Parts: sequence; structure tokens; C-alpha cells
Amino acid sequence: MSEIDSLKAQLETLQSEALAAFSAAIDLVSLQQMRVNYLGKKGALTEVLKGVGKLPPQERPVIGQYVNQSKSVLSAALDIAEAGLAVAAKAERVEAERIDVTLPGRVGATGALHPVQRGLDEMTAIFSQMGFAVAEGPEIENEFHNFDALNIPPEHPARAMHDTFFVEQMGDEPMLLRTHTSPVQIRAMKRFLAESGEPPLAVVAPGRVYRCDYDVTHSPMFHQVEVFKVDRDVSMAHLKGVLKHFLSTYFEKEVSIRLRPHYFPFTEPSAEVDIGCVFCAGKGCRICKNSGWIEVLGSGMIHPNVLKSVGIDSDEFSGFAFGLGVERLVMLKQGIPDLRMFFENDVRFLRRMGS
Ligand code: 2NM
Repeated sequence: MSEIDSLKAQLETLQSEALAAFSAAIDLVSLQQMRVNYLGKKGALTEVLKGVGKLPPQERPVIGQYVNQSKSVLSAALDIAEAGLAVAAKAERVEAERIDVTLPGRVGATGALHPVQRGLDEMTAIFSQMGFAVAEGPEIENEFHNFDALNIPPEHPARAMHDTFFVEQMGDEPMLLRTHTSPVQIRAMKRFLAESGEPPLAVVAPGRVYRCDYDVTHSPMFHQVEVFKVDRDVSMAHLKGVLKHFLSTYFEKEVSIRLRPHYFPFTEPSAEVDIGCVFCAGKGCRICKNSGWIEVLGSGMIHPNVLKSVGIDSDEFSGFAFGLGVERLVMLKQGIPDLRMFFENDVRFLRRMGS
């Protein structure tokens, strides 16, 4: 075989081998590698061109033409293969990223207030709307604000170790976790008095309180809302009016109220307050123990000693005050049977109560 025929045969083999390889390529990267291998500077076709030098000069253009032809055939074939693979790759990506638009959307996980916090907010808002200023204060208190200023004498049983959580002393001063929000009331009386010189003063104090008490109806931490008003000629009639408005607003229906004589060291006279049973409308049921009434809070006219402790003249001014347990009121409104449900943090309960 002549030199030129051999080169031609070489070229033909190379070309068919290349075309087969191109159509078998499975991705764009290997196709790019093939372009380099066949058509690159050191590629197979260039190698063939090198053999052209051995041919007699008059035959060189002929074989050169063959090589160039082969180049354009292979180049075109590569372009087509590339385009084909690009389409396939795109289709594959579309398939991989396919989204089922008929699936239900993901619902954002929104938090909700704890039912006790919501009750506390609702109650505070009702008093705020009636004109009471909202006051907060420290949960760690001294004995003056928690006891002495409230006419609770040193020998009073509420001061005993089993009712009060004492914490580390401040120097010589015994410190404790407030057992009610009354110390906030005392602080508020002093602060507002310093600002305005004299009553009227009207304050609502919502917050967390602590008592060393733990059973079915008592938690060592619970929440209170306490309210007081001091002015000239404040009477128990004002107390009853505020209570009836508050309780009817909170329970979202007209409730009847009843005051029973009681004793608190910080009020005189004192009264416990009942509402007509919200479950049986006074007819008598398990909840109200067939009495038709449910006890909801404690109240009274602020003791002259309490007014004196903050520098208010009890001959000129008088005041009513009351305090309620938030958990108890929320339980009654929401029909929650067990106090412990508030503190177990069972998400099924919290989700049902969350709004
Ligand atoms: C109660 C019952 C009766 C009360 C008294 C005061 C203060 F500080 F103004 F004197 N605040 N709250 C009070 C009165 C609280 O809780 C059962």
C-alpha cells in the first residue's frame, strides 16, 4: 500500500472510531476530553498531519485536505453530541428538581402565650382601661416591703419558714421571694406619692409570687394581680363596683358577686369575694359544691397602719385593695380541671389553649 493510501486508511479508522466514541459519551466532561484527544494540539489528527511530511511534496495537499475534512466532520459531530448531552442534562436536572405543587404547604410554627400569661395580660388590661397604673417590682424582697409595711407582725404565721422562701441575706438583711405582689403596691404608693405629693393613687400590680406550698391546689410559684385605690372618701361601694365590672368583663358575662367577712392583716374590714357559679348559674353543682357560689379573691379597706407606713394620713384618705390568684381565675374561665396542667407543659394542652 502506498504511503498516501495508508494515511487515508489511518484517517478513516480514526474518524469512525471517534464518531462511535462521541455518540457513546455519557456526559459533557468526557466529550470535552474527547475534543482535546482528537482535535487538540497534541491530538490524534495532528499526529496524522505529522506523517504528511514523509509524503512527496505533490501529494501533501491532498492528504492535508483529507485531514481538514476529517477535522470539520469530527468537530461538527462533537457539537451535535454536545448539544444532545446538554439537552439530556437539562432534562435530568428538571426531573431531579421537580416540585409537587399539589403537596400541602408547610405551616409556619407560630408560638403562643402561655394561658396563665394570657390571663395575666387580660386582667391587667381591664384594670388599665379603668385607669389603674400598671406597676411591677422585684421578685426578691426584704421583710419590710413584703411584711412590715403590710401590717403583718413578726409573729404572724405567714412569716414562718414553711410559707416563705428565704434566700441569701443582703448583709444583715434577710431576703425572700415575695409571697404576694403587695410589696409592689407599697413601692408604687411611695413612688407615686413622691411624684404627685398626695392621692389619688390607683395601681394594678401583676406578677409572679412564691409560697412554700405544694399540693393539688397549690403551686410553689403562681401569679397574682393586686389592685388598690387610695383617695378621699373611698368606700367599699367603690370596691364592689370595681370588682363587679372586672369580673363581668373577664368572664365575658354579667356575674353576680357576694362579699363575706374575712380577716387579712393589711385590710380592715376584710372580705372574701364570691361570684355566682359560672358553671351552673347558681343552681348548685360539683364545682361550687352545691353552694351556687365560687370564691375568687380577697379584698378589703386598706388598714390605717399600711397607709401610715407609706406616709398617707388615714384620717384624710382611705383606700380599697384586693388580690387574686391568676391560675384560679384562668381555670374557672377556661374550664381547666387541674392546676398542675399549667406547669406540666404538655404541648397538647398548650396547643389547645394557645390562641
Ligand atoms: C389581698 C386581699 C386583700 C392587698 C392590699 C394591698 C395594699 F398593698 F395595697 F395594701 N394590696 N393588695 C390585698 C388586700 C390583697 O389578697 C388576697
